[in-house]
Amino acid sequence: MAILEILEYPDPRLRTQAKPVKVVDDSIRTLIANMLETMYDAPGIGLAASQVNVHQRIIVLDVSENRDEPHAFINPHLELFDGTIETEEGCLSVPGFYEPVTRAEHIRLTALDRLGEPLELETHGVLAVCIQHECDHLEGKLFVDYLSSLKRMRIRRKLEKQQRIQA
Ligand code: GNR
Ligand code: NI
Repeated sequence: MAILEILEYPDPRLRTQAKPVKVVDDSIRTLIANMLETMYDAPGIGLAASQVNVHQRIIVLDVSENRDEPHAFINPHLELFDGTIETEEGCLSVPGFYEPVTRAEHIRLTALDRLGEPLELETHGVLAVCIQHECDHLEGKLFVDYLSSLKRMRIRRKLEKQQRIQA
């Protein structure tokens, strides 16, 4: 297993539209294992392949208290139901910033599992929010895109400054 490097905003590679996975094979299962290890290490409650510069439609999540309920979804498809929820969101690609975002409170997800078998999940609350956040990454979208341009600009400037210091 391996810990993968997480791209940080405003890296333009985070804007890449991810492509569907054609065959769920061992290379995909290895990538999922490495994404889960990277998510737990960070630590985060979700991770999209886009964040580790792999532009395929794969997300992993674990919103459990004990960090022992890993989920992996391949080629996820979302249906949003009526009703919204506002949550303070953060993102491993936007480290250190948390802002409220409004999303659907109730969703239905269809996807493939690690064996390439179709699955279906209807869920609410934190898991529903996290799944929407991860699916956005696959479209090249980040939670900062829901904020005012002033807030987004402030976050961008601070992260660019940090990244210059780190480089
Ligand atoms: O770790 C994460 N926490 C989080 C909190 C609120 C809403 C969404 C998230 S996802 C984030 C990890 C991440 O960046 N996934 O893409
Ligand atoms: Ni994120």
